[in-house]
Amino acid sequence: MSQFRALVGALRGGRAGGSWWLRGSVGARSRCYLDPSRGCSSEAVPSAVASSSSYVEEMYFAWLEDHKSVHKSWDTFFRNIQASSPSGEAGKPRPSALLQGRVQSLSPDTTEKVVEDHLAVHTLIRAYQIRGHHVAQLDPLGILEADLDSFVPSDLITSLDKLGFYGLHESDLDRSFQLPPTSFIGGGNTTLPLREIIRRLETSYCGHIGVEFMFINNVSQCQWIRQKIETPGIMQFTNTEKRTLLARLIRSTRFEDFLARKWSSEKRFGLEGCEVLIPALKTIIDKSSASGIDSVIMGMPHRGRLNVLANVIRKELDQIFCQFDPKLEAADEGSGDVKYHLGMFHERINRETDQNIMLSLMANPSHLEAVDPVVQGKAKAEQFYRGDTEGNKVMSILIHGDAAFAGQGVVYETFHLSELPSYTTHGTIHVVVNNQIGFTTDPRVARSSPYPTDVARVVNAPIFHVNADDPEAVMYVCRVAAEWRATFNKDVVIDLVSYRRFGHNEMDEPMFTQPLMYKQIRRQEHVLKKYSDRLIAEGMVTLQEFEEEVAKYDKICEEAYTSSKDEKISHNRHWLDSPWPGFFTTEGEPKSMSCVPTGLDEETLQHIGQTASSVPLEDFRIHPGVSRILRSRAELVKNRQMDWALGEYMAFGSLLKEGIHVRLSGQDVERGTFSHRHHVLHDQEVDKRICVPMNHLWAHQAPYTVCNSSLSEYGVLGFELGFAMASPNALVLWEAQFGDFHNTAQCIIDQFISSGQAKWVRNNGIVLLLPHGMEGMGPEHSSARPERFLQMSNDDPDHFPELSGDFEVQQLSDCNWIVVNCSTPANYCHVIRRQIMLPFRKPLIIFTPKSLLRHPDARSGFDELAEGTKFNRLIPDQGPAAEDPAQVKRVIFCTGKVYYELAKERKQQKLEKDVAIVRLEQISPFPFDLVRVQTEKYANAELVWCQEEHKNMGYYDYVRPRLLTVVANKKPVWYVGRDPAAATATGTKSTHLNELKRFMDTAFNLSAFQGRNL
Ligand SMILES: Cc1ncc(C[n+]2csc(CCOP(=O)(O)OP(=O)(O)O)c2C)c(N)n1
Ligand SMILES: [Mg+2]
Repeated sequence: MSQFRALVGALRGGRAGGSWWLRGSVGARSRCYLDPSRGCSSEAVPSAVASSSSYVEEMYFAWLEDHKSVHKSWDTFFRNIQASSPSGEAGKPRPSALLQGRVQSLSPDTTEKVVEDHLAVHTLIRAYQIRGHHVAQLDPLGILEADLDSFVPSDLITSLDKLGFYGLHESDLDRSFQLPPTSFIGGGNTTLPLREIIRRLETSYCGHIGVEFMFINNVSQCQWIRQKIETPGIMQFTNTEKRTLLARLIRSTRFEDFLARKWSSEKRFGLEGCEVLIPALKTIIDKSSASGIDSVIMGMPHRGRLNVLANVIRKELDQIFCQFDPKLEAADEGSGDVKYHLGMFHERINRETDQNIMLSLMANPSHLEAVDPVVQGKAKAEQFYRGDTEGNKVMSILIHGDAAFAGQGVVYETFHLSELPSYTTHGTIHVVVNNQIGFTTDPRVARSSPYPTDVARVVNAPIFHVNADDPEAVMYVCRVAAEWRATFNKDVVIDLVSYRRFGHNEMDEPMFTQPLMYKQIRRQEHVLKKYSDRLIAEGMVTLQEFEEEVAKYDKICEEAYTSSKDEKISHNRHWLDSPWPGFFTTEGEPKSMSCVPTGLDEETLQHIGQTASSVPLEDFRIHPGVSRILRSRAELVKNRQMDWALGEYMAFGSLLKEGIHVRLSGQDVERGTFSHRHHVLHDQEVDKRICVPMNHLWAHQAPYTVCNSSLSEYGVLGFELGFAMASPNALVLWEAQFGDFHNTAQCIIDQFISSGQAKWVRNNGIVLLLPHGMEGMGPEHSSARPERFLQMSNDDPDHFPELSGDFEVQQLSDCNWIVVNCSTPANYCHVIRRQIMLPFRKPLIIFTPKSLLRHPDARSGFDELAEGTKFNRLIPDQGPAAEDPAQVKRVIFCTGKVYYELAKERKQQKLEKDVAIVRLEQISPFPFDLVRVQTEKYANAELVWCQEEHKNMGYYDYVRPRLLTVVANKKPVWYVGRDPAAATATGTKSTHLNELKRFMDTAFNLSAFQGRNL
């Protein structure tokens, strides 16, 4: 207030408050009272210029000539002065006082009051805009506060005595006040009596809609929302809209009723208490379709999912009902999933807009919110492949539970992707089914934030809380949210404050834990009843029409129920959320069971090599260190050699040539954590000028996307998984900064990557690059935990497979994922190319090197990538041992970097004839066929598995039983490596080296296992 007092003092011509700044700018002002763009204040009376009496005089003269020639705030100011002048003078202009520069002679106390009161009213309006939602009537039960707090902000006028907070009195209620340009409550009026101002603010901000938006730091976005919320009478619905809403509410409600009647003791996670979700989603889709969206990708949890499938996506009802039949048999391979996890894809005509629209609901696991980034990735990919750079065609909707939205960190990670250039989907509409409970847990112990939606504030998303028992308020909010997304391409949240009529699922008793809430819920009238009564009372529909509509839908359900009994077999394929037309046969099978060789012609190798060693843009100044790297690459290319980075270049570059989009995402992937990649070059003199040589390879190549991600694993890996779902003709790779960090994305790995195809018959070719290796870097930064991936591999350890047809491809087709650890750049390139050449898609896990990136021995010649060559699942010994295998005493099987340590030690110990070293490059599925060739070749040798990881980690537990199966348990398999341990690696360098020495000694101590029994 002190600034305001200073201002008033200045207006009176005094020096109150010492407001030098008020006096400073006066001289520069010219005569322009209306046009803010010319530098005039567009604000109300309080302004720096207000201190100048000559300025006031000028304005006063102008106002006398034409009231409209001054800003409306001055207009009100002069009118108020006139109105409050002594009786008899009211209405008469009093220029003399102003002309003489004696503003104070106009009754200074009056002037001060007028200004202060205006400021107070403007502050009051702002208070409602900021805090009105705290007192909005959001809870349909009327027992809980949606913000978990019953406080009433002191600056909201909930009783007349609170006017005193602003220095106002009851007597001011009928005085008119100028409205600020930041309010729309006036409609066509620029002034309103205080009483009406408060009434309208309450209607806008404290009714069934509570909106949080004043934290948005963009004025035009705030203005947009104010206009949508404050404009009197803006929440209007036509008769047709009301009838449509009623019809949708009937479907939603009667669907749940039908399931409850038919399968009373089956879990279905009913929507009762928030039936309005269905009309809400349909309104969002209608409005989005009207603004040009033709593909909507949705993700949602258990609650109301069957209803969404039936009434939003429009899955055939009999297909849903037959899922309740315990005798239903699965037609497809795989384990399938419970009905409330399945996904769906459907193309249909939107009845409201007559436009085609594709709707997909992504399959998801129980893990709440895990599907969020996956949906975003899929939406981004669809936008990318369709050239929808603004998100005007494809959009995503995410539906959340209140407890999960607040509690699950992946929600936050997903929000943080929402505005990143390579991850944005240009606005997601979030809908929270806020039934004010999570399983048995009350919100007050489930979150520390007032609302479950506060997480959305980090991205400045507006949040509309709405009482779900007011269907029209919900529809209005959905309409505004869809318009917001279409206008600003930013996220928005709708919080459907509702209740859960029954227990968490249909078997649960909620009275155990929430007795009072559920007593109230039992008394709560159903929303359909309330709304239909209202429309009947308004004469919008008759009771008979309503009953007919209900009967019509019940009949549809009954008929579908009857036909569902004919369904004896369930096809998981019919629940596919991301079909790939043309990639498979019409039966959904791979078109072949073979894979073409993955080698490349010399010209391609040379061309890629040269591009990788150069800067394709003119006048582009790179860092001398990068120059050095490019020069050494050029040298390698000249010698027809490649290191790891070049091998990767060959893989990506050649696929781009073949029209395959390549996308590499992860933390610091553009340069590469180990500074070996440099796929994005930075001009050292022009800020943000970059060059991606990979995009300068060929005239008609596919695009290459390489993007540093946010510092997230769960969110980003989920996103890339979703991206890889959209098309089989893309290579999508996610690289962990260090392999071990993948464990913060474990849910994506376990629930989607490892088991996705088994559950949802959905192929996915995502590639995980996981830097791995024991190099003395400590317990973290060492192990990508191969044991975890191998433990989830589905090939049978105890069964030697039948070697028929193209065994390699057949085995890949049967497995759930492929796990490799390549020891050469050429093999790395081959396995990446094979990923795309296969007639199906499987996730590929690659343990990638760190020190090997620069190891002089870890290089490949161009010949290893020549035409006709292919990925080596196993690299046999190629030295003296291989020439005289009968003399070999020990064959060491290993994988990855330890090979180079073993080879060096063998050489030092001059045991090259005695010990053969065989590299497993593909660990899973286990190359039974190739391993058997080796064990037969070295028939007299001991079998050793050597790894640098601890015994309870790494590959040992996976490899050992399979090696034993290969030799039919006729020989032992000896272990060489680090002892079992709790941590993945020691934190002490010397211990690391001692351990290495110890197991190297054992590896080449040919009597180490003599006399030992297993
Ligand atoms: C990640 C995860 N943790 C725990 C659970 C077990 N769980 C299933 S539903 C549920 C409560 C969810 O509450 P809310 O998000 O409010 O959804 P509602 O069931 O109320 O619709 C819990 C804890 C789960 N499915 N996923
Ligand atoms: Mg809940």
